[in-house]
Amino acid sequence: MSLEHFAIIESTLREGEQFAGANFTQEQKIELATALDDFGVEFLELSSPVSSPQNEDDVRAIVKLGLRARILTHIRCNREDALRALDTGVHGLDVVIGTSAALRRYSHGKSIDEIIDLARDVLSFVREQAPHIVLRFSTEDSFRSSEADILRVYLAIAELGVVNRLGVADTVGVAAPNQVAQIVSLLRRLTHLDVEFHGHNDSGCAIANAYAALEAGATHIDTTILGIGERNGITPLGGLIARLYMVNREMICNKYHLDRLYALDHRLAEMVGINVPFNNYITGATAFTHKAGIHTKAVLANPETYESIDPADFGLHREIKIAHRLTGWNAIKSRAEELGLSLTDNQLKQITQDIKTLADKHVIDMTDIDDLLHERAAANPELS
Ligand code: HCA
Ligand code: CU
Repeated sequence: MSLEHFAIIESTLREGEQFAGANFTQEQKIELATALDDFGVEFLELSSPVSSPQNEDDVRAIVKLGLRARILTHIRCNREDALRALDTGVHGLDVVIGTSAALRRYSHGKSIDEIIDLARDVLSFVREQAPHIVLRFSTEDSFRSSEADILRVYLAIAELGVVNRLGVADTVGVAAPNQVAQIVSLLRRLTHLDVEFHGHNDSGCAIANAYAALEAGATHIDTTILGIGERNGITPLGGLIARLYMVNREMICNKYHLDRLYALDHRLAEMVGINVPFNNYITGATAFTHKAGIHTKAVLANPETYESIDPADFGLHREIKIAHRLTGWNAIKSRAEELGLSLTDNQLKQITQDIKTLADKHVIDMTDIDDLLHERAAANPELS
């Protein structure tokens, strides 16, 4: 398990740019690149310089920032794209070519043998041009490609001895964790190269697949902020962090500046015109909200009872909701204490029943609770 030695390839500025709502300006890209660097991601992947003149300028501008994160750009498997990318001064190239029957037929029209010849040519060419650059080779739509075909491709490329890393891409989100683990461990065993996983979320497995990849020995995981990307996107940065926090809290707290996650998610949402979903990992509106009486009683006594993530590790706070029919008297008691009101346990139990009856009739809020508590305390002069 390489769970402690993995690196994040943050692709908000490449895969994320393929999200329907994304139209980043250069200022926004610089803001995101800087914020992701502050968070601590190891790599930033940027759209190919050939995709538009503005994108070329953006790559150059981000390289010039001199961030701690290494800058990669994502290119098709041809010499011209590679030369244009190298000219920008990036630290690494992520080269990709489709290997599934559908992509071979409808996209580039090449056979597996032709793919191998082309990739050998392009990758060796890049290595001659830039002996020290980080070079990755990936097959697009790896999980709908024939396993025999992609193994032939990967082994031929590994044998060349010019790439640092092989990439596996679940381009249309069809893979399940065991399939990801199988191909990743096979590649690690057969090539000893670093292995990267890029997983789309069409069937909701993107985080589990990324985690399975790491467990199987993957060294690099692709993420985007909030998971944005083509269709419904890829492994979200915050979701991967939440998953890894469960396994090794200390490692994840030391490796990244977790208190920056909330701002990253919310700023990105604003830039691409969406809301952070209520159920988002860590930064969603209700991620640390406790409601049922049974839960709130235990959380008030010790938050670990119903929390696997401590919001404080992310600079966030838990919320205890008490204005509803599922409320419990321990939570009401705690609210009375916060307000400095003295009420007996019996009175608090009665107030709780009254609140439940009220909440059965209409939606209530904290003012209703506070009013009731003040009212009963005032009628109780010897205690208040
Ligand atoms: C795409 C390409 C890609 C590339 C992934 C990679 C994918 O279809 O837009 O280079 O590892 O999902 O296959 O994002
Ligand atoms: Cu993708």
